[in-house]
Amino acid sequence: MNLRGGKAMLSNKHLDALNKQINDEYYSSYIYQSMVAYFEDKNLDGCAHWMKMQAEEEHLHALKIFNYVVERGGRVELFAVPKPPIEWDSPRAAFEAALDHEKLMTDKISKLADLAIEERDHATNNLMQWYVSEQVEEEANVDDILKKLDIMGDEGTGLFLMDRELKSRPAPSPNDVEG
Ligand code: OFO
Repeated sequence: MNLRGGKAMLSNKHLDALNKQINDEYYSSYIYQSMVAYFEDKNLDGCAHWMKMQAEEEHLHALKIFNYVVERGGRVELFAVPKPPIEWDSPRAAFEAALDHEKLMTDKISKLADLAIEERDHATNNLMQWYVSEQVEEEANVDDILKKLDIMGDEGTGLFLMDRELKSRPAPSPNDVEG
């Protein structure tokens, strides 16, 4: 662990991993923004709105780690964001891809929490525990949509009703990711 002026700094390994996670959160935002375009193209305004709110929330997730790295005296390094997919086989397939993506992100967060524990970095572990809880919510939200599509049907009236319901998702507030 590096020390500067008595302040415990992030290890290089930890700094690299957190910078990578900032990039992954921006990629999450990007993939959901791509789903916004997909749903807009299908005139599914509610689904597009839900994905737009999700993309904004991911942007806040990236910023939360960004701010934390700065607070710990680390140097944030931004990387190129990979091109996301632009097409899915169906609206349901897009939500399934969202769930798969969230499972992947949960795995990445778990690995970051493991690293924090391994390095006995309690502050970073504390931050990661926030993300661990957040990931439970993220997966549950998409899973809930898929289960409702199972019940109502994922085309025709079922999809129409789901689209109407998803219009009401509120905008994420920076306060939601504070603390
Ligand atoms: Fe950042 O939680 Fe989704 O990816």
